[in-house]
Amino acid sequence: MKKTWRWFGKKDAITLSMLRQIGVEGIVTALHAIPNGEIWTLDAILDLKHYIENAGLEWSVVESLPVSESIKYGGADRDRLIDNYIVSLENLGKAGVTTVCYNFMPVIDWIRTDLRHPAPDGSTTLYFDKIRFACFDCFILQREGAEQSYSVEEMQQVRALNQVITQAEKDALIDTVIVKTQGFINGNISEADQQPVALFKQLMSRYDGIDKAALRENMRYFLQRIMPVCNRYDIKMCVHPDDPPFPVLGLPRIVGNAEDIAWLLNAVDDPHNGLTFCAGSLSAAIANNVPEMAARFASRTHFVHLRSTAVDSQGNFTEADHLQGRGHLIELVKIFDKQNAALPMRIDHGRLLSDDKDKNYNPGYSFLGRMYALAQIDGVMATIKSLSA
Ligand code: DNO
Repeated sequence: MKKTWRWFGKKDAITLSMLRQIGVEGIVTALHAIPNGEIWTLDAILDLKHYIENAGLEWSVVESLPVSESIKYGGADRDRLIDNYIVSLENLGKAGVTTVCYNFMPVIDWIRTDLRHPAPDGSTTLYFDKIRFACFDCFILQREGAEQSYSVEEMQQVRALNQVITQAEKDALIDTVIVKTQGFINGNISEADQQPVALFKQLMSRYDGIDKAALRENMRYFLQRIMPVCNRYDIKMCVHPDDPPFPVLGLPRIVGNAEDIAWLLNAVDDPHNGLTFCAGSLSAAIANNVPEMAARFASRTHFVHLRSTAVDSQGNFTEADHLQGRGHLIELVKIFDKQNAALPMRIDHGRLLSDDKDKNYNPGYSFLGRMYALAQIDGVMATIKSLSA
């Protein structure tokens, strides 16, 4: 597989020359400054592409070209927004940047409740605590009917937590769940928003009456409309799985397991409609057998996110070491390398190691933590290659 790295553009404290020194071959990035729904012009794309190439690298994957909420819930302006999306794809095609990652998660992208969870070795990692998240849902968002999403035992724990949680902890939880993890990926909420909870609730209300079936139909509609431009320019669309891979906050999620993935690949049965195989997201559901899914969907996988999780009996999960946990990354490297030795992969979500903690990196996107994991996976790839020679 080709070793790529998620880089956040010219302002990223991790520079392209640092990346060349650690064996990175390709860059994964986006035009982060362009607001969601607006057109990516050919000039802006070429400017960034040339910047990357001048550093001796290539722009391998777009992550992400974001899909506007209205396209997902089927709003009145969805056709205009899909038209914009098509123009952006056309411009990417003209520039020769032809692997595009996106997601179809309503309102909220990836979710964690703690961005600095202590690991036994003194480093920190990302964490999802089911009870804390339920507390956010029931007592901070105060979503109507939220209690029905949790078991009686879970609700007892949620109420107990709500008795002791401080205002400062609640503020930190809001910041983690809907601001810090979302803002830097062109999410709906940014650090500058004064009333993130109110804004978030307003966005959620747009999905009233949108169930799993309706969301699927909206995704099919979107894919059908963009396939002609993808065919013209050989653009490989690759949807990112839901993280975590199950419905949250009463919102449907439709890319969480093998049945979902089979549905979306068949709904528009074209090789340009493909998958980002995010081992970390998929491994967070106990029912998902990650290597089995990798083998099944390898031929439609255009991009791979290598990370792993450890899930406890309550459903809480943390990022595991990249050679451990439910992601089974060694197996995955074997499967994907065999399928296509040039398939782009990137290390996802490193721990905060050593002075990473002082650097204010985007959550999950540390330098030392990701570099360490890349070295681990590089070793795995070299070993597999030599054993199969
Ligand atoms: C989180 C990322 C996701 C991913 C998007 C793709 O760390 O993996 O935000 O980039 O879901 O659209």
